[in-house]
Formats: sequence, C-alpha cells, structure tokens
Amino acid sequence: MTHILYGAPLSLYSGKARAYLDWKNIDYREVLATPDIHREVIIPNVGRSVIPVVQTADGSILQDTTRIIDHFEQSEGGPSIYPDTPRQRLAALLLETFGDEWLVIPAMHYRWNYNEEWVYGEFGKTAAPDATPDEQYEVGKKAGQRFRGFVPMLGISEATIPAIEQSYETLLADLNAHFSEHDFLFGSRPSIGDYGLIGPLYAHNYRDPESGKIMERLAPQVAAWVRRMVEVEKPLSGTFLPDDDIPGTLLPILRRMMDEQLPYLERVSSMLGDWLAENPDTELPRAVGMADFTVEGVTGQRIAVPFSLWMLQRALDFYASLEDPDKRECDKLLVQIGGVELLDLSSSPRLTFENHVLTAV
Ligand SMILES: N[C@@H](CCC(=O)N[C@@H](CS)C(=O)NCC(=O)O)C(=O)O
Repeated sequence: MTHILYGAPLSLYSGKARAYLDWKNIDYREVLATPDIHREVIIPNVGRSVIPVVQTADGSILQDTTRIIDHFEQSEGGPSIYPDTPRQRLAALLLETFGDEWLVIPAMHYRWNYNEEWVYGEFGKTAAPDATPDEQYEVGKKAGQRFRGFVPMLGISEATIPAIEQSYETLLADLNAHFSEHDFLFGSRPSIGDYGLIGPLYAHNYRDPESGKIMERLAPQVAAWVRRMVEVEKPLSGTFLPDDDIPGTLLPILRRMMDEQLPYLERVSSMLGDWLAENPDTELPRAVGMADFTVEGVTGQRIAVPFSLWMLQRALDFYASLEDPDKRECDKLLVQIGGVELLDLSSSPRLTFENHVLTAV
C-alpha cells in the first residue's frame, strides 16, 4: 500500500506538501478531499476539517505540512531539504515561517479580491467533483464562504490593501532578482524555506488566474521557480551553496520578514502570555484576540495566532542548539537583517503541537 495525500488543487498547504513529496520521491497517491473524505477520514482522525492530511502506508495520520515533511525526512533519510549549516538552516526555517504564516495575507487578498468568481468554481470542483460547472459554482459559493470570511480576520481591508500590494510587489521584485541567479533559495536544492514560500506563491498567487498574470508580468523568474518546485524533474537532486553562504539577494526578503512579521509575532507572544495567565488549563483557541500589524507604514489588525509562534519556535530551538561560534555567525546574520529582537522571543510561552493539538507547556 502507498501513502495517501488528502488534499485539493486550490489548497495552499496541499501545494506545499505535494511539492515536497514529489521532490522526495515518495510513493503516494493524492485523493481529493471531498466532503465525504472530511466526514469519514479527516474529522474523525484530526478533530477538525483541515487539509492536507497524509495517511501513511501503515495507517498513521499526519496533519500539518511541517509534521508531514519531518515525518518523511526521518523515515526516508537520503538528501534532505534541511541545510546542515547554521546560517542557511536558520534562514530556511525563518522563511518557512514567513511563507506559511505571513504570505497567506497577499495570497488571500489576491485570491478573494481578484479571483472570487473563479475560485467558487474551484471550491465546487472539490466539494462536488461529479457535478456540472453550474452546480459546482453554486456548491462552491457555499463552501467558499468560510474562507472568504477569513479575509478581514487576516487584516485585509480597504485601508491595508494598497500597502499589502506594495509589499507583495516589492517582495516579488526581490525574489525575481534572487531566482535570476539561483534555482532555489540556497542553491540548486530546494530547502524547507522554499517549501514555506511555495504554499502561497503556488496555489493562490500562481495558479489563481488573475494572480498568476500579475506574477508572470512582474516576476517571471518567480513563476519559473514555482514551476521548478511543483513540476519536479529531478527528485532528490541538487546541493546547497558552499560555505554556509546566504546570497545577498535573500537579505531584503529576510529584512521584510523582520520588518513586518516580527513585530506582529512579538505582540502575539505577549497576548498569549496574558491569555494563559487568565485562562489556565484551557485548550488554546486558534486566536487569542486581534493584534496590530504594520505593512509599508499602514497599520491594521489581524487575528493573533499562537500557531505562528510554534513555527517560529522551530527556528529559535535550532538557534539554541548551536555551539557558540555558530551562534555568533547567526547573530551577524540577524544584525544584517534587522532581526536581533527575534531572540527575545525565546522567552515566549513554550508550545507543543502533538496529536493535532497546540498546547502551551
Ligand atoms: N499549518 C497547517 C495549515 C493547514 C490549513 O490551514 N489548511 C487550510 C487549507 S489550505 C484549511 O484546511 N483551512 C481550514 C481551517 O483550518 O479551518 C499546515 O501546514 O498544514
């Protein structure tokens, strides 16, 4: 029996998992996550409706792309998407957090403000694969409402949209410059950072037609990188750059993360601390309130998501595991990207993510 990926073509995190499984040359088949699959497989095993989910050949259920990736990194061995060297590995983990937890803002903005009618059809193709296009549109309109409802919660509003677009277009220009020189973030092999970025940059910002046109027009090298990521020609191949090199073209991208996402993560950390003090022994909610965030000088409010801190904790744990000389090298990188305060977040409430549940310990 092979492994099964329950996912969908329009799903951000399914794209991340699929691209990784293909590069890792995993023997799997993808099954569309229809309402029946949610009811019969996903909800009973994971406790909520979420994709992607992997059922391994021995029947274990994996949810969350990071968990899925780490499972196969361990079980398969072989070439790894985690660089061995300190600066590259830290930067890769940070960029996974940036892609997974921050670029969902431009992803959802462009999807819902430029592709709304089209995407209802896509929701319908997942919810009712055998229906006619008209029926799919109607079914999809209902199914998509839940996701449309996330848009304001993510901080996407009339006031913030011009800043979100300015930020995204500059990010595209920065990534375009990088991918003009390198196949992937750290050389000729994709890293965990590439997989973080591919979620939003494939399913939403490349595959959604209007968003894809914007990417092709402004950043053709980014579109070419998306194709390299999702149409895997040489699994398990390539190398990371020698000497733990962080190409200069990555610095503006890391700086953007520190400028935009880090202050937000600091607020979420402090709000989580307050929430835990007031709600001892209570299961963590998905959001612990609304937090300010600022993009290109414009401030909005978005849900304060503790899960984002769990993603960051992976990078901080890696830093903490390093010996002093390697830490000093990473410190220099953090100075270069304006991210020294990142290390203060190591005193953030500690989180675990076990059995599909996020818990403060
Ligand atoms: N961090 C998770 C996120 C999974 C996720 O949010 N998936 C989306 C679809 S791409 C979903 O099912 N959202 C519905 C929900 O969470 O309520 C991962 O990496 O797998």
